Amino acid sequence: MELWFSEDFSGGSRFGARVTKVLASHKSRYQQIDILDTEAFGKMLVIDGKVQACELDEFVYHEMLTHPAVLSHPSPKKVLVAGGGDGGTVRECLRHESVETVTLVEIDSKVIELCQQFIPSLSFKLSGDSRVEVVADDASEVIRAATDYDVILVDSSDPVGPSESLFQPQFFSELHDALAPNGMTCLQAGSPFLGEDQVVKMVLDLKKFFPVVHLLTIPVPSYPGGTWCLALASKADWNPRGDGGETLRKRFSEQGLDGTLKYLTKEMLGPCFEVPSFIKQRVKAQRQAVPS
Ligand code: AG3
Repeated sequence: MELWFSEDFSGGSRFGARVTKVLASHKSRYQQIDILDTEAFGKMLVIDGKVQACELDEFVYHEMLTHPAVLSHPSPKKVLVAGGGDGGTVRECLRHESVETVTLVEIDSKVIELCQQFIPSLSFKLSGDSRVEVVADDASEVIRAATDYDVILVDSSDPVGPSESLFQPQFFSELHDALAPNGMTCLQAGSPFLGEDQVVKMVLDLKKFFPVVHLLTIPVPSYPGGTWCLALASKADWNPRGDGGETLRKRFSEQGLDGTLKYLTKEMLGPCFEVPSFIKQRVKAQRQAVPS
């Protein structure tokens, strides 16, 4: 018998993967968590029916959520990861030699537990590294009380269920205040093809609080539409392309990243901030329609 996993997304679309084994299926206090072994995508974490990460392409998402933001900070020491209980983002943060502490705030400790048991390639850094602190709490509450993070990475699920508050303008304001003066943040921002309205709204809402907002567009074959957006926002006035990416490339080597990554190359630092025309047009049109 063939077993297929499928994820329905907006606009009448569906993603599918053939399942070779259901490794875990658990209803936690917050959500349904499934870990599947699939033929084409490897082991896959699914929450409430939505793909969060899989072995085939997780490195693209986790590297790009982490490195452009951390490299954009002149001296990143104190990092917070909101959500991201699978551990992929923490793993990437720890590659930076200057980073002294990484606090992972995950509301659902069952996600951490199951990923540690079944997908160690993502989660292996969550225990045994003295720089990592794991907090089981609501990330928006922790961020509301914080003031001095250098980098905050918002590695949330979609804006429904437990992550809904992480997409509200109120949260963006608190995120701004939780960062130290040169603070940088990067947030998962949705699908540019199937969820364009959400991406555009997020950019405009972030711009109400941050002087600089950049969109990154990345290939993630296991996410709806196969392409995903990340929003990078800076508290200080900072143009990562100002010197053609030279500063970022220099920091890349200083942080010890040479030869360590699977997706991001030094040469992509600069070009990775280019935004596809159709998204740029939409942001522009929307901004004119709703002057702030
Ligand atoms: N966070 C982003 C998941 C978005 C995927 N959405 C979907 N499949 N509908 C993933 C957490 C990985 N650390």
